[in-house]
Amino acid sequence: MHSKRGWLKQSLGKRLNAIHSINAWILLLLTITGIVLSIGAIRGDLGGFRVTLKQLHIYLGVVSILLIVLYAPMLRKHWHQIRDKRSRRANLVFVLALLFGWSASGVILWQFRYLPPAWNNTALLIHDLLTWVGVPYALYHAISRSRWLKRQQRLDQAAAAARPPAQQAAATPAASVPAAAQPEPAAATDAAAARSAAQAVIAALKASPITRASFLRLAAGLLLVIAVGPAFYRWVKGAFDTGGNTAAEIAALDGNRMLPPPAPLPDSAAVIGGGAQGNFRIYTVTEIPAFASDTWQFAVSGLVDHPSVWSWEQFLNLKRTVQVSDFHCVTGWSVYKCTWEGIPLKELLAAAGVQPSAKYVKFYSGDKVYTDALSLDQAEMDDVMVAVLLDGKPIPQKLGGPVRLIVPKMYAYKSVKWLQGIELIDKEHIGYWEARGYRNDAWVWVEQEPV
Ligand SMILES: Nc1nc2c(c(=O)[nH]1)N[C@H]1C(S)=C(S)[C@@H](COP(=O)(O)O)O[C@H]1N2
Ligand SMILES: [Mo]
Repeated sequence: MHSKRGWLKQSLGKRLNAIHSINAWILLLLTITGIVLSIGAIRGDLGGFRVTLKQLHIYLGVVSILLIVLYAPMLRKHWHQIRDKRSRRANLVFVLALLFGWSASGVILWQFRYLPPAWNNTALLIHDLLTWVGVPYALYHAISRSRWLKRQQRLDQAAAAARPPAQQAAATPAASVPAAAQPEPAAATDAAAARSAAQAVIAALKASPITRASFLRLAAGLLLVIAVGPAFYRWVKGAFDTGGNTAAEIAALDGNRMLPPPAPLPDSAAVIGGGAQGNFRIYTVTEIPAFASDTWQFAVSGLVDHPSVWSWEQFLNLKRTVQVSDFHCVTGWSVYKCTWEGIPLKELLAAAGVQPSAKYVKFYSGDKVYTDALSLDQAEMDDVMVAVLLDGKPIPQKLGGPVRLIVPKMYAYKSVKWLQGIELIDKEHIGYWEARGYRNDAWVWVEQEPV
């Protein structure tokens, strides 16, 4: 056990070393947990473990913040100690900026419930950007300062020392040239020897000065850029492209065969919202299901007077309306000003004739796994919609088409994709993510009326 005094008695160097190595391990664990959390395609495989993993990521983040706090009092001395080492100072500034940015954006994402979505969006962008830059940097830092590379460096130095003097000039040209180029007064008498010695120096100067260690460092850097570069480029393009044409890109690869396509209402065709701003991250807990109009069905059942089943063609005859609303995921991203066209849920419920014993509305996805539920009051909010079109086009397969639920005032885990069944029930149903640790209360932050 180290007491506080024990810690302070340690030399600055020892304390810095301890903080440095703990920090390295914490960063590694944060990277692994963070990357696993961010992969949309394995959300289903992770299940409830996802929530545990997120909690772990947050705890690790808190430890990392504590390390910064522990380091803060040593900053001045440390800075002074490395005054002659520009690259180490640059590294320190960069690493502190990274840690600070990660921490601040991480705390915002952690406390998302008490903050407006725009804050979370910005925090997520910063968190992701720093990860794209910081993790490859940390990897490079770890490789270029590894014992393995230091050993290569020692080998280089040993090899240089063993070489004849003219070749040594190649290893450290600046330092050795003047000495080697000056002919010994005694040797100057032998013109041929002087000539060949001089030529050797010139030849050595022509040789590449790259040592094995610096070559390996360069190679590691290049490999990292090649490995991470293209994915980073795609991410940057996606993150900063707010033209809203990604839904169109997604639609181009659509696996659904729903015919005839739904004809958009005028407001929808005109895209009165101006086009969705931002990008959807495609989430699913199953394989992405595909649907065809000849087998697709939609049902409203349970505690209702008039249970119904519709074929695609019949479903398209239901009266639709158009609304513009924002879409917020609990993980921090949003898509603003989506122009949705569909059937208001309350109209479907009214037509079905909800019986007095019904208290909740349960939603079934055609993926046969995902479900969620709303209380009857929540389900009857004006903007809860069984949506068929987005920005005047059929909802693409990957975004939950042909038909998905939209609950704009709640986080999007309530917005069941590939919706095919609605059931009126009398007991509360715990939805897919709620059963795995998400809160049943999914209200998005709203600005409070001033009192
Ligand atoms: N069937 C189904 N619906 C779902 C999900 C899912 O995994 N499966 N994910 C939910 C979550 S957490 C979000 S944020 C949104 C994501 O919608 P998108 O994939 O169209 O961006 O869908 C919600 N509805
Ligand atoms: Mo979500």
